[in-house]
Amino acid sequence: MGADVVTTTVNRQCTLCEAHCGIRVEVDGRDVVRITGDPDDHRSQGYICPKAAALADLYEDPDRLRAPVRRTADGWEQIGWDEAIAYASKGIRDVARRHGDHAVANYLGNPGAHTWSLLSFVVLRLAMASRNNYSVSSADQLPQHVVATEMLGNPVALPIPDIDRTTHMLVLGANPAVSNGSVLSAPGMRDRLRAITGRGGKVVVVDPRRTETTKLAAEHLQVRPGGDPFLLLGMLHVVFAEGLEDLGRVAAFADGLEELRVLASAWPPERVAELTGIDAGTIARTAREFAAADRAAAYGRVGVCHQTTGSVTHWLITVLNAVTGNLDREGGAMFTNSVVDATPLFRILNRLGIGAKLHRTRRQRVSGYPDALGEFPVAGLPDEILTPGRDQVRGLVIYAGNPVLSAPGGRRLDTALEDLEFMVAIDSFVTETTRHANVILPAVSPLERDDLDLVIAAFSNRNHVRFNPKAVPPRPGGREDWEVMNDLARGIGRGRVGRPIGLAVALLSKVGLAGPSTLAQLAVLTGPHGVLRRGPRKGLTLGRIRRQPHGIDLGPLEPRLPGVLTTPDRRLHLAPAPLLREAGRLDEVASEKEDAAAAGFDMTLIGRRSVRSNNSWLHNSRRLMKGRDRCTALVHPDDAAARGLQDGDAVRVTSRIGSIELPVDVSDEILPGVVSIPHGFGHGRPGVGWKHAATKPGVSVNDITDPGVVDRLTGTAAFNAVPVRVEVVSGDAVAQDAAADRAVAGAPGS
Ligand SMILES: Nc1nc2c(c(=O)[nH]1)N[C@H]1C(S)=C(S)[C@@H](COP(=O)(O)OP(=O)(O)OC[C@H]3O[C@@H](n4cnc5c(=O)[nH]c(N)nc54)[C@H](O)[C@@H]3O)O[C@H]1N2
Ligand SMILES: Nc1nc2c(c(=O)[nH]1)N[C@H]1C(S)=C(S)[C@@H](COP(=O)(O)OP(=O)(O)OC[C@H]3O[C@@H](n4cnc5c(=O)[nH]c(N)nc54)[C@H](O)[C@@H]3O)O[C@H]1N2
Ligand code: SF4
Ligand SMILES: [Mo]
Repeated sequence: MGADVVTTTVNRQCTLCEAHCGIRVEVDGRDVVRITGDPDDHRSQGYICPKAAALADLYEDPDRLRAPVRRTADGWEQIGWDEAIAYASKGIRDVARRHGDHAVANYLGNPGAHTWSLLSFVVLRLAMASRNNYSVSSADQLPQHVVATEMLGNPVALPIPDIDRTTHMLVLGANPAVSNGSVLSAPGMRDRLRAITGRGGKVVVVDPRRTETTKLAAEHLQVRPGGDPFLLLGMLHVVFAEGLEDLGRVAAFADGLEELRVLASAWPPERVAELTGIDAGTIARTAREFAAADRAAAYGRVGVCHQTTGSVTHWLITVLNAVTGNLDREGGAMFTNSVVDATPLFRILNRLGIGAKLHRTRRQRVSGYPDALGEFPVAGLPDEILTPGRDQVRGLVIYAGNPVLSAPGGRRLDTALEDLEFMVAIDSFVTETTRHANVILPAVSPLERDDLDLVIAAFSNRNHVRFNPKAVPPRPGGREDWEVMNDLARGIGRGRVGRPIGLAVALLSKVGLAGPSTLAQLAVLTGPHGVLRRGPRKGLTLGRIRRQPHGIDLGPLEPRLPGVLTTPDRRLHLAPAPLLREAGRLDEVASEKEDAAAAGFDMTLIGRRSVRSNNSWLHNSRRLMKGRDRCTALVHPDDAAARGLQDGDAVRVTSRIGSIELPVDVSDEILPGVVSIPHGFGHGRPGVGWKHAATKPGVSVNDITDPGVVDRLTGTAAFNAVPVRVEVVSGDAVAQDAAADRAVAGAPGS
């Protein structure tokens, strides 16, 4: 920093991942000079990861769209905001007029969950009045919501491991040392995991790969991909067989223990050893140690969620916590009590019988997959676009998502999007997905907007809230996501006044209610910590939250059961019928694997994340992309030797639906028979606006993940445990493919 530079410092959060670390952004006018950790943030205490600096890259990125663009025969044409909103609204209205409201789908991507603009997406969705609602949930955490609904009646009551107070943490299919936690918002995961050991506790990690997290653990159980439900059943078998079950306080309002006992009796450790790749003795010991621990918490995330057994596994994790007395107790798995709480809403909905109608009451037209939380699974979206019939999707409004790279079988979606009559994207870049849009509406970048996180904080290991003031003044003429979506909601609702939805939206936006600060204020005032509940002296208002530059600590998690139960009978359902049914199918799951091997798919594909990456959209940051190629296929030396592969060789990985070619990374950190490939790459497609990303494009693993294989209960993508085969490719073939990709990749119209 030069001596003549006058900087001001703005304290806020990094909202790139769920940790939401406090940061200090030093700015000089419109220039971001430096981003460092905020030592006064009570949660992150100065911790940040390398991605925080990428917020500045994002802000400065020359490829980021600064004004709306419209697709024309000659490429992208820059247009003004009013024209863009009018064009987008008319395009969507026309599709709805031609084919009906349900012919226009909407899609919400991951970054939408990290901002209060989400509230305006909800308004937009109402204005669209379509049955075809989609979001990244069905490629992420949906099984957790559905399990919570089945067990507690309350889709947002997700158990959070009380990581700072536990003495025994069992981690299944998560790599928090890299991802920094998910459905467990707590910055600085490495230190928190180390601290468990430091206070005499134990961390056990279940993962087919020796990950960065296993290095912080006392024990690593190198499970076979897809083996987790069997491992959990084996553990439950031991718990019941040895009389170690003890529900504690929860026993007073829990049902279903006997059904669980019967289920677990069929799965002794000896039976599951082969399926899990873990010997029976270790499984039994793992169960005993978990049951005996003072305070234990089992935690699972995408490695077990993105599976055909995603729901069953998350259910069994909560069951293990419950039957060992660790559900809703200090140091176990607890429920956050955030500034907003949807529990009363779900209680009312359930009383009115509407809650039950949010799940599995409809089937996706072509795939037959169930709906959940009022949405259909993204795995089935391409078929909804490509298959004629009533409610065929002909238009799309997409906000902050890149499903061409992030949804299973993304290559087919890539083709399907071209088939739409009209598509609107609210996004900052011409991406693999938005390049198909007729118009892209780019809001200002995160550092240029005020914000308040209401979603991620509700899944934190500590009750807290923190306001995020803008760090740099927004560019003149720049608009925020919520403004764009409110305008769009008005534009789409226009001319439809008279229909109840159009009228409601018109009214909402007229009185200004649709702005996120008004809605957030209402939510805070009426929430568990608001003035209406806690009184004028202690209660929160949005203003009080704004005035605390480093956030407000609302204390450690406290027991919330039976309060968070919204089941009509106010009981905790340990053994809901749909989950018992799914567990009854586990035999089939085991044999599917043998069928795949017989069909020539002798290896199993799983995913991986890197610290210097975030899903599909930070690969344009030079600083993060430095270093070696990360889009590689990780295989064990035995598998490499069997195929004559050397480190760096090109391999072809083939699944039922297609092939990709990429360099191989040979390491004994992965289980033999397993191949690990990260998602979010594949930037070499024509017209993608990320110029730097296109220099190291990689390939998209989701070109070979199978949208025909999903978690049965929720339709959620099964990115992990995909049957594949791995073969060597001759060096020439790869060089030619890469050259061809580079030739077509190139100038977008930004
Ligand atoms: N740096 C970085 N951080 C991120 C992201 C990112 O892209 N980069 N993405 C963010 C998002 S959107 C999310 S949802 C979270 C996800 O956060 P995590 O759930 O921690 O995700 P991963 O790091 O993918 O870890 C999944 C682990 O599951 C393992 N696994 C695969 N298959 C199986 C299996 O069958 N059984 C078991 N037991 N394990 C298996 C993998 O080897 C991997 O180590 O991360 C968030 N944070
Ligand atoms: N194979 C495999 N596939 C996976 C996963 C896996 O583990 N393996 N993980 C899945 C998971 S957990 C997730 S969450 C998804 C993530 O997948 P997506 O939800 O598709 O999210 P991203 O890939 O992060 O793309 C985000 C898009 O939002 C845009 N964007 C970013 N910030 C903003 C903003 O503030 N406003 C607007 N308007 N746009 C913005 C970016 O430019 C980008 O186009 O991927 C899923 N796909
Ligand atoms: S861990 Fe990194 S990306 Fe996630 S919030 Fe913290 S600084 Fe940002
Ligand atoms: Mo995610």
